[in-house]
Amino acid sequence: TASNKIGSQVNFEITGIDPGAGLMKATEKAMKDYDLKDWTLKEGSSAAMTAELKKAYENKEPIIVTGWTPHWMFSKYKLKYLEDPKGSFGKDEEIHTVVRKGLKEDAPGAYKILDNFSWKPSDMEEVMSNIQDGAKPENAAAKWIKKHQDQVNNWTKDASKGNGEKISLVYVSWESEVASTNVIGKVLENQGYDVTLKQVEAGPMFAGISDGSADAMVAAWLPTTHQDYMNEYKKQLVDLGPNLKGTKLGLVVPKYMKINSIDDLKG
Ligand code: PBE
Repeated sequence: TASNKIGSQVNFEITGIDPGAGLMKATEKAMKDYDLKDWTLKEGSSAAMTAELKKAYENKEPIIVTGWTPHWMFSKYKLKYLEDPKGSFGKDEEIHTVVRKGLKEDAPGAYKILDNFSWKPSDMEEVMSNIQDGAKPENAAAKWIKKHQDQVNNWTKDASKGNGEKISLVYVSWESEVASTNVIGKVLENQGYDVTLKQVEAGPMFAGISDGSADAMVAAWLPTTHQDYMNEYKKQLVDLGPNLKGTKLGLVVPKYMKINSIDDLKG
């Protein structure tokens, strides 16, 4: 069958990202839902995944990756999501800002800015593409801020200025979160806060906010992707609601591949 052909072409392998990502759990669910018994999901990182995608794409070879939107890969390459008729990857969701308890009292201005922070997928993509093209994340963030000063003013206008208070932001090195964390970090810094960005794994990101060792994160994908982390920690943290709407998760392949649905992977 066509599917067996695809399977053997890619070694029955789906190229995944870091094991703590919600996307990996969703992919495991999809593999059960679609009965993909012969397949394995390869763990790695989002950097390793995009490197493999690049290599395959340049050679017009087949590859199946775990992907998400917003992501620069959709503007760089001609890609498509495999249809997901069983809905294993859930619906569109939102990315939430989450802060530690007590931040509101300790740094009301920073809290306010974090609460006001909201932007669109196209904004995030602008920063991501710049980084992908070689800009340092902090420079890409500064460039975006300069270009969208009105929007940034809306986040800061009713917030008191900082006086060198320390704010630590935690994030996972997913391209989308590298972009958002650098932007909000730079905005806080411009408002007088002493900001530290700390890159961690997904579990420790939520744990750090809940035990107060970190102040804030802008990387909680809800209601589905990070549901387990949220359920575990929600009593010890403060959910400030969405900063971005309209995300998507799924299995992604180059458009030159003939398959269209996850169903097509079944042997
Ligand atoms: N992602 C990007 C994350 C959330 C942000 C989709 C890779 C995840 O799967 O947990």
